[in-house]
Amino acid sequence: MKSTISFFALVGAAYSQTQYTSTASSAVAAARATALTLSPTSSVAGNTFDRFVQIWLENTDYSKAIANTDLAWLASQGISLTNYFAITHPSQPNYVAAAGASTYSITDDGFHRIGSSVKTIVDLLDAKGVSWSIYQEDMPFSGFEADWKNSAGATDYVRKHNPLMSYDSVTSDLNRLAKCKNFTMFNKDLANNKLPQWMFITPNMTNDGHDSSISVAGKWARNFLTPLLSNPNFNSARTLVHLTFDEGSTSGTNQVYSVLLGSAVPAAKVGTTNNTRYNHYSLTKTAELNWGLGNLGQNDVSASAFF
Ligand SMILES: *[C@@H]1O[C@H](CO)[C@@H](O)[C@H](O)[C@H]1NC(C)=O
Ligand SMILES: *[C@@H]1O[C@H](CO)[C@@H](O)[C@H](O)[C@H]1NC(C)=O
Ligand SMILES: *[C@H]1O[C@@H](CO)[C@H](O)[C@@H](O)[C@@H]1NC(C)=O
Repeated sequence: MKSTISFFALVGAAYSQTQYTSTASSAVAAARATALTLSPTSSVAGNTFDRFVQIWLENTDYSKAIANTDLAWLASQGISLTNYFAITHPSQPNYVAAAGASTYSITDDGFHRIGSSVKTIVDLLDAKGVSWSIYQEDMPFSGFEADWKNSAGATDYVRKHNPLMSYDSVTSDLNRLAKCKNFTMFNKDLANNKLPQWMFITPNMTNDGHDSSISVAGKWARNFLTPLLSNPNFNSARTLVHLTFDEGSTSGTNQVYSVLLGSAVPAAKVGTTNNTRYNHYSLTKTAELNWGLGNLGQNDVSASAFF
Protein backbone atom coordinates (compact mmCIF):
# COMPACT_ATOMS: atom_id res chain seq x y z
CA MET A 1 0.00 0.00 0.00
CA LYS A 2 2.76 2.37 1.00
CA SER A 3 4.64 1.82 -2.27
CA THR A 4 1.43 2.39 -4.28
CA ILE A 5 0.96 5.77 -2.68
CA SER A 6 4.52 6.87 -3.34
CA PHE A 7 4.30 5.59 -6.93
CA PHE A 8 1.26 7.78 -7.58
CA ALA A 9 2.82 10.71 -5.76
CA LEU A 10 5.81 10.40 -8.10
CA VAL A 11 3.69 10.16 -11.25
CA GLY A 12 1.58 13.08 -10.08
CA ALA A 13 4.64 15.21 -9.51
CA ALA A 14 6.14 14.50 -12.93
CA TYR A 15 2.82 14.95 -14.71
CA SER A 16 2.09 18.28 -13.05
CA GLN A 17 5.07 19.92 -14.79
CA THR A 18 3.06 20.11 -18.01
CA GLN A 19 -0.48 19.35 -16.93
CA TYR A 20 -1.78 22.87 -17.58
CA THR A 21 -0.32 23.42 -21.05
CA SER A 22 -3.48 22.66 -23.06
CA THR A 23 -5.26 25.64 -24.64
CA ALA A 24 -8.25 23.58 -25.82
CA SER A 25 -11.36 25.34 -24.57
CA SER A 26 -12.67 22.20 -22.82
CA ALA A 27 -9.37 21.69 -20.99
CA VAL A 28 -9.25 25.35 -19.96
CA ALA A 29 -12.86 25.30 -18.77
CA ALA A 30 -12.18 22.16 -16.73
CA ALA A 31 -9.02 23.59 -15.21
CA ARG A 32 -10.71 26.90 -14.46
CA ALA A 33 -13.27 24.98 -12.42
CA THR A 34 -10.79 22.83 -10.55
CA ALA A 35 -7.32 24.42 -10.42
CA LEU A 36 -6.11 25.20 -6.95
CA THR A 37 -5.72 28.90 -6.11
CA LEU A 38 -3.94 30.05 -2.99
CA SER A 39 -3.66 33.51 -1.44
CA PRO A 40 -1.14 33.19 1.38
CA THR A 41 -0.22 36.11 3.61
CA SER A 42 2.51 36.59 6.20
CA SER A 43 4.20 39.36 8.12
CA VAL A 44 7.90 38.58 8.21
CA ALA A 45 9.57 41.90 9.07
CA GLY A 46 12.19 42.99 6.56
CA ASN A 47 15.14 45.31 7.15
CA THR A 48 13.94 48.04 4.78
CA PHE A 49 10.51 46.94 3.55
CA ASP A 50 7.80 44.39 4.36
CA ARG A 51 6.34 44.01 0.88
CA PHE A 52 8.14 43.87 -2.48
CA VAL A 53 6.12 44.43 -5.66
CA GLN A 54 7.90 44.00 -8.99
CA ILE A 55 6.18 45.18 -12.16
CA TRP A 56 7.63 44.71 -15.65
CA LEU A 57 6.82 46.49 -18.88
CA GLU A 58 8.26 45.58 -22.28
CA ASN A 59 10.99 46.42 -24.76
CA THR A 60 11.86 50.09 -24.34
CA ASP A 61 15.17 51.93 -23.97
CA TYR A 62 15.72 54.07 -20.89
CA SER A 63 15.88 57.33 -22.86
CA LYS A 64 12.53 56.68 -24.50
CA ALA A 65 10.77 55.57 -21.30
CA ILE A 66 11.96 58.44 -19.13
CA ALA A 67 10.73 60.86 -21.81
CA ASN A 68 7.18 59.49 -21.47
CA THR A 69 5.00 61.87 -19.43
CA ASP A 70 3.36 59.20 -17.27
CA LEU A 71 6.58 57.31 -16.52
CA ALA A 72 8.39 60.58 -15.76
CA TRP A 73 5.58 61.46 -13.36
CA LEU A 74 5.91 58.08 -11.62
CA ALA A 75 9.68 58.63 -11.37
CA SER A 76 8.99 61.94 -9.60
CA GLN A 77 6.97 60.06 -6.96
CA GLY A 78 9.89 57.88 -5.91
CA ILE A 79 13.56 57.14 -6.57
CA SER A 80 14.66 56.95 -10.18
CA LEU A 81 17.48 54.44 -10.70
CA THR A 82 19.38 56.08 -13.53
CA ASN A 83 21.98 53.39 -14.15
CA TYR A 84 19.96 50.17 -14.33
CA PHE A 85 20.42 47.49 -17.00
CA ALA A 86 18.54 44.48 -18.30
CA ILE A 87 20.57 41.28 -18.62
CA THR A 88 20.22 40.16 -22.24
CA HIS A 89 17.83 39.74 -25.20
CA PRO A 90 15.16 38.61 -25.92
CA SER A 91 12.47 38.81 -23.20
CA GLN A 92 12.38 35.36 -21.68
CA PRO A 93 15.89 35.03 -20.21
CA ASN A 94 15.39 38.37 -18.45
CA TYR A 95 12.23 37.10 -16.72
CA VAL A 96 13.91 33.80 -15.90
CA ALA A 97 16.81 35.76 -14.39
CA ALA A 98 14.43 37.78 -12.21
CA ALA A 99 13.42 34.61 -10.36
CA GLY A 100 16.54 32.46 -10.54
CA ALA A 101 19.42 34.98 -10.78
CA SER A 102 20.63 33.24 -13.95
CA THR A 103 19.38 32.96 -17.51
CA TYR A 104 20.13 29.23 -17.38
CA SER A 105 21.53 29.54 -20.92
CA ILE A 106 18.13 30.39 -22.38
CA THR A 107 18.62 32.61 -25.43
CA ASP A 108 15.14 32.60 -26.97
CA ASP A 109 11.44 32.92 -26.16
CA GLY A 110 10.58 29.22 -26.68
CA PHE A 111 9.14 26.66 -24.27
CA HIS A 112 11.82 25.78 -21.72
CA ARG A 113 11.97 23.60 -18.64
CA ILE A 114 14.73 24.14 -16.14
CA GLY A 115 15.47 21.02 -14.04
CA SER A 116 13.69 20.50 -10.76
CA SER A 117 16.88 20.72 -8.68
CA VAL A 118 17.29 24.38 -9.70
CA LYS A 119 16.08 26.76 -7.02
CA THR A 120 14.53 30.18 -7.39
CA ILE A 121 13.74 33.06 -5.09
CA VAL A 122 10.49 31.32 -4.07
CA ASP A 123 12.48 28.47 -2.46
CA LEU A 124 14.25 31.07 -0.33
CA LEU A 125 10.98 32.88 0.47
CA ASP A 126 9.21 29.61 1.37
CA ALA A 127 12.05 28.62 3.70
CA LYS A 128 11.58 31.85 5.69
CA GLY A 129 7.79 31.90 5.55
CA VAL A 130 7.62 35.00 3.35
CA SER A 131 4.38 34.75 1.35
CA TRP A 132 4.52 35.28 -2.42
CA SER A 133 2.39 35.28 -5.54
CA ILE A 134 2.77 36.03 -9.22
CA TYR A 135 0.03 38.06 -10.91
CA GLN A 136 -0.20 37.79 -14.71
CA GLU A 137 -2.98 39.68 -16.41
CA ASP A 138 -5.32 37.49 -18.50
CA MET A 139 -3.88 34.16 -17.44
CA PRO A 140 -7.06 32.06 -17.79
CA PHE A 141 -6.66 30.23 -14.46
CA SER A 142 -4.09 29.80 -11.70
CA GLY A 143 -1.15 27.67 -12.78
CA PHE A 144 -1.80 27.82 -16.55
CA GLU A 145 1.44 26.95 -18.34
CA ALA A 146 0.98 27.98 -21.99
CA ASP A 147 0.14 31.16 -23.93
CA TRP A 148 -3.35 32.60 -24.11
CA LYS A 149 -5.31 34.63 -26.66
CA ASN A 150 -8.41 36.69 -25.98
CA SER A 151 -11.76 35.97 -27.67
CA ALA A 152 -10.80 38.19 -30.61
CA GLY A 153 -7.66 36.13 -31.19
CA ALA A 154 -5.13 38.64 -29.86
CA THR A 155 -2.41 37.29 -27.59
CA ASP A 156 -2.82 38.64 -24.10
CA TYR A 157 -0.86 36.33 -21.75
CA VAL A 158 2.47 34.68 -22.60
CA ARG A 159 4.49 32.16 -20.64
CA LYS A 160 7.75 33.88 -21.66
CA HIS A 161 6.75 36.90 -19.53
CA ASN A 162 6.19 34.79 -16.43
CA PRO A 163 9.39 34.56 -14.35
CA LEU A 164 8.53 31.24 -12.65
CA MET A 165 6.88 29.06 -15.33
CA SER A 166 10.11 27.70 -16.84
CA TYR A 167 11.24 26.22 -13.55
CA ASP A 168 10.21 22.60 -12.90
CA SER A 169 10.73 23.34 -9.20
CA VAL A 170 7.65 25.56 -9.52
CA THR A 171 5.55 23.68 -12.06
CA SER A 172 5.97 20.31 -10.32
CA ASP A 173 4.48 21.75 -7.13
CA LEU A 174 0.71 22.33 -7.24
CA ASN A 175 0.93 24.67 -4.25
CA ARG A 176 3.31 26.84 -6.23
CA LEU A 177 1.25 26.76 -9.43
CA ALA A 178 -1.69 27.85 -7.26
CA LYS A 179 0.17 31.09 -6.50
CA CYS A 180 0.68 31.95 -10.18
CA LYS A 181 -2.54 33.92 -10.62
CA ASN A 182 -4.30 36.43 -12.84
CA PHE A 183 -5.53 40.00 -12.26
CA THR A 184 -8.99 38.79 -11.23
CA MET A 185 -7.20 37.20 -8.31
CA PHE A 186 -5.05 40.28 -7.75
CA ASN A 187 -8.16 42.40 -7.37
CA LYS A 188 -9.72 39.80 -5.09
CA ASP A 189 -6.60 39.51 -2.93
CA LEU A 190 -6.37 43.30 -2.75
CA ALA A 191 -10.03 43.70 -1.75
CA ASN A 192 -9.73 40.92 0.87
CA ASN A 193 -6.48 42.34 2.25
CA LYS A 194 -4.76 39.07 1.23
CA LEU A 195 -1.82 40.37 -0.77
CA PRO A 196 1.44 38.51 -0.13
CA GLN A 197 4.78 40.03 0.86
CA TRP A 198 6.60 39.29 -2.43
CA MET A 199 4.92 39.60 -5.79
CA PHE A 200 5.70 39.92 -9.48
CA ILE A 201 3.16 41.56 -11.77
CA THR A 202 3.01 41.30 -15.57
CA PRO A 203 0.30 43.23 -17.43
CA ASN A 204 -1.01 41.78 -20.70
CA MET A 205 0.64 42.19 -24.10
CA THR A 206 -1.26 45.41 -24.76
CA ASN A 207 -0.77 47.05 -21.38
CA ASP A 208 2.94 46.17 -21.08
CA GLY A 209 3.68 47.91 -24.39
CA HIS A 210 4.76 44.74 -26.22
CA ASP A 211 1.99 44.88 -28.80
CA SER A 212 1.21 48.58 -28.39
CA SER A 213 3.42 51.56 -27.55
CA ILE A 214 5.29 53.26 -24.75
CA SER A 215 2.41 55.68 -24.30
CA VAL A 216 -0.04 52.80 -23.70
CA ALA A 217 2.38 51.16 -21.24
CA GLY A 218 3.08 54.44 -19.44
CA LYS A 219 -0.61 55.23 -19.12
CA TRP A 220 -1.35 51.72 -17.89
CA ALA A 221 1.40 51.92 -15.25
CA ARG A 222 0.24 55.29 -13.93
CA ASN A 223 -3.43 54.27 -13.89
CA PHE A 224 -2.64 50.94 -12.22
CA LEU A 225 -0.32 52.33 -9.55
CA THR A 226 -1.97 55.61 -8.58
CA PRO A 227 -4.96 54.07 -6.75
CA LEU A 228 -2.78 51.33 -5.26
CA LEU A 229 -0.40 53.83 -3.68
CA SER A 230 -3.30 55.29 -1.72
CA ASN A 231 -4.85 51.90 -0.91
CA PRO A 232 -3.91 50.75 2.62
CA ASN A 233 -4.31 47.08 1.63
CA PHE A 234 -1.44 47.61 -0.81
CA ASN A 235 0.72 50.36 0.61
CA SER A 236 0.29 50.40 4.39
CA ALA A 237 2.80 47.63 4.97
CA ARG A 238 6.24 49.14 4.26
CA THR A 239 5.74 48.55 0.56
CA LEU A 240 8.52 48.78 -2.03
CA VAL A 241 7.35 48.88 -5.64
CA HIS A 242 9.91 48.40 -8.40
CA LEU A 243 8.75 49.31 -11.89
CA THR A 244 11.02 48.48 -14.83
CA PHE A 245 11.23 47.04 -18.35
CA ASP A 246 12.41 43.55 -19.30
CA GLU A 247 14.86 44.87 -21.90
CA GLY A 248 15.72 47.77 -24.18
CA SER A 249 15.91 47.70 -27.95
CA THR A 250 18.46 45.27 -29.39
CA SER A 251 20.47 48.13 -30.87
CA GLY A 252 20.93 49.95 -27.57
CA THR A 253 22.96 49.45 -24.35
CA ASN A 254 20.09 47.60 -22.60
CA GLN A 255 19.76 50.40 -20.05
CA VAL A 256 16.12 50.46 -18.89
CA TYR A 257 13.81 52.68 -16.84
CA SER A 258 13.75 51.65 -13.20
CA VAL A 259 11.85 53.37 -10.41
CA LEU A 260 11.28 52.61 -6.73
CA LEU A 261 7.93 53.70 -5.29
CA GLY A 262 5.73 53.02 -2.30
CA SER A 263 5.61 53.61 1.42
CA ALA A 264 9.05 52.04 1.98
CA VAL A 265 10.70 54.90 0.10
CA PRO A 266 11.79 57.44 2.74
CA ALA A 267 10.06 60.81 2.29
CA ALA A 268 13.44 62.53 1.95
CA LYS A 269 14.22 60.37 -1.11
CA VAL A 270 10.99 61.00 -3.02
CA GLY A 271 11.84 62.72 -6.29
CA THR A 272 15.55 61.83 -6.14
CA THR A 273 17.76 59.84 -8.50
CA ASN A 274 20.30 57.14 -7.69
CA ASN A 275 23.11 56.45 -10.13
CA THR A 276 24.38 53.19 -8.63
CA ARG A 277 24.79 50.48 -11.27
CA TYR A 278 22.01 47.91 -10.87
CA ASN A 279 20.54 45.17 -13.04
CA HIS A 280 17.78 42.53 -12.87
CA TYR A 281 19.98 40.42 -10.57
CA SER A 282 19.56 43.22 -8.03
CA LEU A 283 15.96 42.03 -7.54
CA THR A 284 16.82 38.69 -5.96
CA LYS A 285 19.67 40.30 -4.03
CA THR A 286 17.43 43.05 -2.62
CA ALA A 287 14.84 40.52 -1.38
CA GLU A 288 17.56 38.24 0.02
CA LEU A 289 19.22 40.98 2.07
CA ASN A 290 15.92 42.45 3.22
CA TRP A 291 14.56 39.21 4.71
CA GLY A 292 17.86 37.43 5.46
CA LEU A 293 17.09 34.68 2.94
CA GLY A 294 20.60 33.55 2.07
CA ASN A 295 21.23 33.29 -1.67
CA LEU A 296 20.85 31.14 -4.77
CA GLY A 297 24.57 30.88 -5.46
CA GLN A 298 24.08 32.47 -8.88
CA ASN A 299 24.48 36.05 -10.11
CA ASP A 300 22.59 37.25 -7.04
CA VAL A 301 25.75 36.75 -4.96
CA SER A 302 27.71 39.58 -6.60
CA ALA A 303 24.71 41.77 -7.52
CA SER A 304 24.08 45.16 -5.86
CA ALA A 305 20.99 45.46 -3.68
CA PHE A 306 18.81 48.58 -3.85
CA PHE A 307 19.34 49.18 -0.10
C1 LIG B 1 -8.56 34.03 -13.11
O1 LIG B 1 -8.21 32.86 -12.37
C2 LIG B 1 -9.26 32.36 -11.57
C3 LIG B 1 -8.68 31.24 -10.70
O2 LIG B 1 -8.20 30.17 -11.46
C4 LIG B 1 -10.40 31.95 -12.47
O3 LIG B 1 -11.47 31.47 -11.68
C5 LIG B 1 -10.87 33.13 -13.30
O4 LIG B 1 -11.86 32.71 -14.22
C6 LIG B 1 -9.71 33.75 -14.06
N1 LIG B 1 -10.15 35.01 -14.67
C7 LIG B 1 -10.09 35.21 -15.98
C8 LIG B 1 -10.57 36.55 -16.44
O5 LIG B 1 -9.69 34.38 -16.78
C1 LIG C 1 -5.40 43.85 -21.92
O1 LIG C 1 -6.16 44.29 -20.83
C2 LIG C 1 -6.99 45.41 -21.08
C3 LIG C 1 -7.67 45.75 -19.77
O2 LIG C 1 -6.69 45.97 -18.77
C4 LIG C 1 -7.99 45.09 -22.19
O3 LIG C 1 -8.73 46.25 -22.50
C5 LIG C 1 -7.24 44.61 -23.42
O4 LIG C 1 -8.16 44.19 -24.40
C6 LIG C 1 -6.34 43.44 -23.06
N1 LIG C 1 -5.54 43.08 -24.24
C7 LIG C 1 -5.69 41.91 -24.85
C8 LIG C 1 -4.83 41.65 -26.06
O5 LIG C 1 -6.46 41.06 -24.45
C1 LIG D 1 21.66 54.34 -3.96
O1 LIG D 1 22.90 54.92 -3.77
C2 LIG D 1 23.83 54.09 -3.07
C3 LIG D 1 25.18 54.81 -3.08
O2 LIG D 1 25.07 56.07 -2.55
C4 LIG D 1 23.30 53.80 -1.67
O3 LIG D 1 24.18 52.94 -1.01
C5 LIG D 1 21.93 53.15 -1.79
O4 LIG D 1 21.37 52.97 -0.51
C6 LIG D 1 21.00 54.01 -2.62
N1 LIG D 1 19.76 53.30 -2.80
C7 LIG D 1 18.59 53.89 -2.78
C8 LIG D 1 17.39 53.00 -3.01
O5 LIG D 1 18.43 55.07 -2.61
